Amino acid sequence: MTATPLSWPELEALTDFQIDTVNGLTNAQAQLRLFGHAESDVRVTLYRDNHAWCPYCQKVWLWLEEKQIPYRIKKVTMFCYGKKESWYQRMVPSGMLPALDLDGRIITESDDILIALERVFGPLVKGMEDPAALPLRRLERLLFRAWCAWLCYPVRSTREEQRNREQFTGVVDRVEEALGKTPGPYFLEDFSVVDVVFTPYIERMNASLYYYKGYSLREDNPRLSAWFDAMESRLTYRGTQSDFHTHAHDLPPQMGGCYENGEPQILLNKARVDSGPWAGLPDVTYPEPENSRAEALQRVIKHHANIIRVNPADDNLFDEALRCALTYMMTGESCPPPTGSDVALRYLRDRISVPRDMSIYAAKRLRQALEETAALAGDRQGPPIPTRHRRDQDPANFVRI
Ligand SMILES: N[C@@H](CCC(=O)N[C@@H](CS)C(=O)NCC(=O)O)C(=O)O
Repeated sequence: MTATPLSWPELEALTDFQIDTVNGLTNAQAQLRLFGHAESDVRVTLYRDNHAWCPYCQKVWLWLEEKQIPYRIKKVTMFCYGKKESWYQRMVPSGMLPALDLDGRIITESDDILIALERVFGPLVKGMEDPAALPLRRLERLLFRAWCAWLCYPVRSTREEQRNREQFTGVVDRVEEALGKTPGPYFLEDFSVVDVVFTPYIERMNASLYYYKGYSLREDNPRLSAWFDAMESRLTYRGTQSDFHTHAHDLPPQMGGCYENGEPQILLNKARVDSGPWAGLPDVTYPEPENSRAEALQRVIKHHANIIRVNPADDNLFDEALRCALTYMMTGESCPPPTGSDVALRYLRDRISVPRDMSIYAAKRLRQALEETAALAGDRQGPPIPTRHRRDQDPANFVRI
C-alpha cells in the first residue's frame, strides 16, 4: 500500500510522547533536574556540551543522576562545532568542559569535580580515592591510551596495526580479569563510581572499533558484554547512552582523526552503521520501548521548522519528503517522496545525534524511515559528514525560530 504524506497536524495526532525533563527519567534535554526536590535545594550547575556527547561530561552527568543530586545544566558549544560562548571563556579560560559550579565555586577536570561532589554529597558507593577504586581508575586510563594508540594514529605496516590491536586487546583482557573478580557484572561488588568512570570511553571504544577496525568489543568479550547489559538495566545510563552512528562521526574531529584498518569486516560494519539496517547493531541490547516511534515523531515535530531550514534542500520539497518518512514510520505504509528528495532525507539521516536529539531506539526508527523513504526517490547520498569539524551541527544554526 502507498500513502500520501500526512500533514503536520495529522502527524501530531499520532504521538502523545511526553517526558518530565525535570523530575522524570534521565534525559539530554533537561536544563534543570530536581528529583522531587525544591528548586531552592539546587547547589550545583553542570556546564556541559550542547551535543550531550563529551565523555567527561557524561561521567559527571551519570554520577549526578545516580546520586539524584538536584542540579542545573548550562550548555556550551565545543570548539569543533562552533564558536565557544564568551561568557564561558571568561569563567573557564581554556574553554574545556565539563565545569561545575558547587555552592558558587567553579571546578574543572571531571575527576576533581567528582571528588568535590563526593565531599559534599557522599560517594557513589565507593569514593574516587578509595583503595578499591584507584587501581581500576588506572586501568581505565591504560585502556584509554591503548585505544587512542590503535585508533587515532596512522600506521606504516600491517605489523604495526597488529601490534596496536594486540596492545589494546591485552588491556581488554585485564579488564575482563578485573570484572571476573566480583560475583556480579560490575567492577566492584555493587554498581559504583568505578562503573561511571569506565562508561564513557567503553561506549566510545565499542562504537569506534566496530566502525573503524571491524572489532566488536561488546560481542567479543563475555564479561564486558555482561557489564554493558548491566549498565543498560539502569535507566540513568539509558538516558545518557549514545549510538554507533553518533560516536563514529563525532569522534574524528575530537580525537584528531580515526584510522580504518582496511579489513573486509569494516566495509560491512560501516555500511550497517551508515545505511542500516540499524536494528540489531551491538550498540544496544535492552528491549526496544514501545514508544520509540512516538518519541522520534514528537522530537521531529517539535523542531521541524529548524530541521527544514538547515537542510540544504528546498524547504517545500524537504517538508513534504520529511512528512513522507514520518508517515511511513508511523503507519508502515510506504509513502513515495517528491523526486529529488533522496539527498535531503539522507542529509537528516546522517545528522541525528543520540542522545541529544532522541534516545537510541527512537533514532534507529527515524534513520530507518528516512533511509527507506529516500531509497524510493533514489540512491544519491547527502554531502559527506565532515571529519575535521562538525560545524554542520553548529548549535547557533539551531536556535529556535
Ligand atoms: N581532563 C579533562 C578533559 C576534558 C576534555 O577533554 N574536554 C573536551 C571535550 S571531551 C573539551 O572540552 N574540549 C574543548 C572543546 O571541545 O570545546 C577532564 O577530565 O575534565
